[in-house]
Amino acid sequence: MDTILWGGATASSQYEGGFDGEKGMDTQDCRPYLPRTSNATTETRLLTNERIQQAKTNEAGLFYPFRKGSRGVDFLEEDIQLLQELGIDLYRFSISWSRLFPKGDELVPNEAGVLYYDRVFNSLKEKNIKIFLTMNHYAVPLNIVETYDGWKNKETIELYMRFSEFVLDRWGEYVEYFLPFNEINAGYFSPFNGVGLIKPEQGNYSFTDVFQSLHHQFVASARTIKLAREMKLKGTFGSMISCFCYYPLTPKPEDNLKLVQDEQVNQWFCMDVLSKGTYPYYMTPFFEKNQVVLDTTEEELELLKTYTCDFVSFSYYSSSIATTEEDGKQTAGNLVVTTKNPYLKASEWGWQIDPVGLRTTLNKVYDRYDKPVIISENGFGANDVLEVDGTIKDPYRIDYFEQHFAEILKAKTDGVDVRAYIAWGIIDIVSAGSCEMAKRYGVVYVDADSEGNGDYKRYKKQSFDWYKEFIEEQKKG
Ligand code: BGP
Repeated sequence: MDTILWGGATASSQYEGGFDGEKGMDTQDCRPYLPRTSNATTETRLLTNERIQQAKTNEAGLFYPFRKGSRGVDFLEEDIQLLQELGIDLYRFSISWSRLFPKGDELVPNEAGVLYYDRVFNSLKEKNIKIFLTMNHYAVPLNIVETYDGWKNKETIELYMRFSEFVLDRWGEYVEYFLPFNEINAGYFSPFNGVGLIKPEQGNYSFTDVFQSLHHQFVASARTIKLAREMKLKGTFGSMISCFCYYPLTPKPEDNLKLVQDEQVNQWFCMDVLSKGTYPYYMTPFFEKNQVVLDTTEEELELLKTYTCDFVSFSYYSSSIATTEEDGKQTAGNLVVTTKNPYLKASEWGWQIDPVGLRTTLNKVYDRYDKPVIISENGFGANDVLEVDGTIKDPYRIDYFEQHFAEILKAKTDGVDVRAYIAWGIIDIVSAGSCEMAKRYGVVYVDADSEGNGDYKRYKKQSFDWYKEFIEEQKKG
């Protein structure tokens, strides 16, 4: 069995910055930083038209953190140097669609964007770091959202194909692992980020819009795989979901049934389509119940069947609870809110820490799909402190890594074909959920606060040395 590759990840919108003049505005650029209150996350995640217009004129004087990211564009070479020093095998990053095609519908890409990514791919190649490329990680050019209604429109598939064809053609040879869409099931929980749908001023999203948009992403993913196979690229293609590792709250049969149903719709659905090539049986009653009517063509369904993914990947941060009782104590998690688990501790943001859940998830994913598995995101968000002597002591992150890595190695012994582990936000970046810089995941600290103050200088954390040593040990075998 292959050995595990150890890696680290960023995403363009959370890392790059370089907004002024160099790229078009995208959905993430419209999300303001709002100090933590109970509904701040929802307000900055599900944007209404009013919020978008406010972002365009910037009248309210709010700070838009994704426009600055971690100023990766300015620190690129230094960051890649740090990644080499860390010794990671694999770096996961994404291409900003609006840096290449500022409005998303141009025929020719923006030269500054092309040159920037030339630098990224070449520096990584020079340093011998393998590439896991997320072609699209949430951010959608705002013009596609406003003029085309985001992924709801079949025309957006064509715009994405123009983007993906350019990417495959120019940089396809550099890439080991391709991922057409980050956490595709996020489209369901976070339709603005995931599928570029504006939240209605009143009420909620229409389910038909959400699932139609997801269908279009499935088709775009299959068509990209088709294109890459025709181009005979050596890299393999994956799909990615966010995994929630549900437990039933009690042994009550109804709780266990709820677990199965929550997993099906919230977690497996997108990967079932992308990996098995057909819509799963359980979505028929779900669509009926929620009056979802999809517009699909024979040709699209045939594409889904033929061009399935080669590997499966997922993000895993914490576990969740399934219950039919509505009144349990709630806590946050990646994309979803869940009931508190009395056996687990949680991070400052309420995400429950559960290393064993990662082993369980690896087994479940491998069992269901029988394809190589990659943990494409995992890590611990904390408000680290930069000491006056320039050190950052983050033993809690080392603990988190240590416990989760032990479970990955156990899953490997269970027989799961784990190919790679990718630590999320390897260099501190803006949080995708809360738009804060204070929620840090990196082993490299970036000296900036949630309002964009600071010089963005890089400092190695205690966990940097720990991860470096761990990787060296793994290589010795
Ligand atoms: C995933 C996203 C990442 C990311 C991570 C951590 O959903 O793919 O972009 O940031 O979660 O979430 P957060 O930044 O909200 O802590």
